[in-house]
Amino acid sequence: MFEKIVIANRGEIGLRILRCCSEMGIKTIAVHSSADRDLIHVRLADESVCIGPPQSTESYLNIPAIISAAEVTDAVAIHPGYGFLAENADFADRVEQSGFVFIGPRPETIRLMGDKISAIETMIKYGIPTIPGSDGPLSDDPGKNLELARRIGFPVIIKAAGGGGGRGMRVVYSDAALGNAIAMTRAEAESAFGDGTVYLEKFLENPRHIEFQVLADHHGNAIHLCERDCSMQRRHQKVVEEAPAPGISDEARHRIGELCAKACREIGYRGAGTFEFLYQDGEFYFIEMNTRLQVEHPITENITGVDIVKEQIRIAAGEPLSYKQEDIKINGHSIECRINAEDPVNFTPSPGQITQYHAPGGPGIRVDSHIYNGYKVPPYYDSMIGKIIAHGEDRQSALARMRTALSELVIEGIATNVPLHRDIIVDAAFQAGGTNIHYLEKKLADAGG
Ligand code: MV4
Repeated sequence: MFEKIVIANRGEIGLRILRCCSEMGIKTIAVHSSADRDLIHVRLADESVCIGPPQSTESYLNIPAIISAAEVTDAVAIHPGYGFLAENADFADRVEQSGFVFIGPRPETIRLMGDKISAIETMIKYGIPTIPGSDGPLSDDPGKNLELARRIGFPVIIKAAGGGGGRGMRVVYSDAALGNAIAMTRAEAESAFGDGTVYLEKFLENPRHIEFQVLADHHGNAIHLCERDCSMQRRHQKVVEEAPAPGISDEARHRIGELCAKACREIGYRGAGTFEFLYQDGEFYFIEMNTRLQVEHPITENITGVDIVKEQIRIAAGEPLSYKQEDIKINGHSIECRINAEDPVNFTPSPGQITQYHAPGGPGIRVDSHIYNGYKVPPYYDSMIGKIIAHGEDRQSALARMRTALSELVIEGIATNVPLHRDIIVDAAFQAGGTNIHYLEKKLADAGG
């Protein structure tokens, strides 16, 4: 096993990785910006290295500074967490070229999935259902594109190959709007990602967002850890996630999960990964693959008993998966609320000092957060300051535990979205289960937002 790992991240995930390393007897190096000296995981790490000023581009995205920190501390491996450099294939390449282990998939795999067109082509090859569409780049021939859009049937959506997570997309409802939409998406993609390649899909009007967690090792083993429903979102930011997804049959779960695991074996995937699907009218459609640990991984840990971060580290060290598919059984239901330092009405960030903090607890409650009494939320980074995760023997029990946990939670001195979570958890449609990706934005609009 690795002797020492660099934690190339901050906040709650920095602490999550540190706790895992500590359990595994692995020494830790926290690399951090000058704004993050007071983070818990920086204090708890065996060593810490300040890698630059507050701005992420100068610190958490500063590849040479992170690699230098690994060199001077004699680290063996680097865990990128999520966000920042986690899906940067060039970073993974440079980590390995410098003689360290990147805790994540091979750089080629990150590149393959980073290009949404090559990701879709790969999934088609291995029998994973995708959305009817161009199945490749759109041409420069307006006549051909129009013929394709008519065959697929309006509305269609134009997406950038280099996009993902909601960036670089345009919905088209008619013949007349197609040419301009393609040109606009191409131009935006060219300037945002340096690649004007675009593709077309049938636009699904009211899908749910359901994603499958996978783990794969260096020995050809791959398993799935069931699915999560991440439909409760606003502006492409997930707000509440749950596992398993309400109303999905065991048959569909195992059919799609098996297809994902099989695709991992075929492409020689390594590490943790997520297959994102849209789900509408009983059908799953692949949209993207994430090659990183995700924010919402704890709900999967709750229902499967698998420590996903521990498996990531074991896999990167060349060890075989600790579980076979038949070892994975769903135990109850889990729900996660992402706590953000933001105004609950207009959603503007709310950095500043936490003057009072009381965390919830009790059976089935997990709190993944780096905040403490007196902690100053810096203005430079993502506004997420933690996650409340509630596990119960069934969905009703998880909901009741989350409602109770949210009533106990006290965060003062800054604004947070806790009031929004208290609303969502008692919302009749959410309680019924199976709300789609537009539900929260409609609810907020109806409330007068
Ligand atoms: C779509 C779609 C409808 N039809 N593709 C948005 C983010 C990116 N991951 C894919 N996205 C979508 N792709 C087709 N063919 C609707 C969305 C979408 C969405 C997807 C998942 C979660 C939230 C979303 C919010 C708006 C739109």
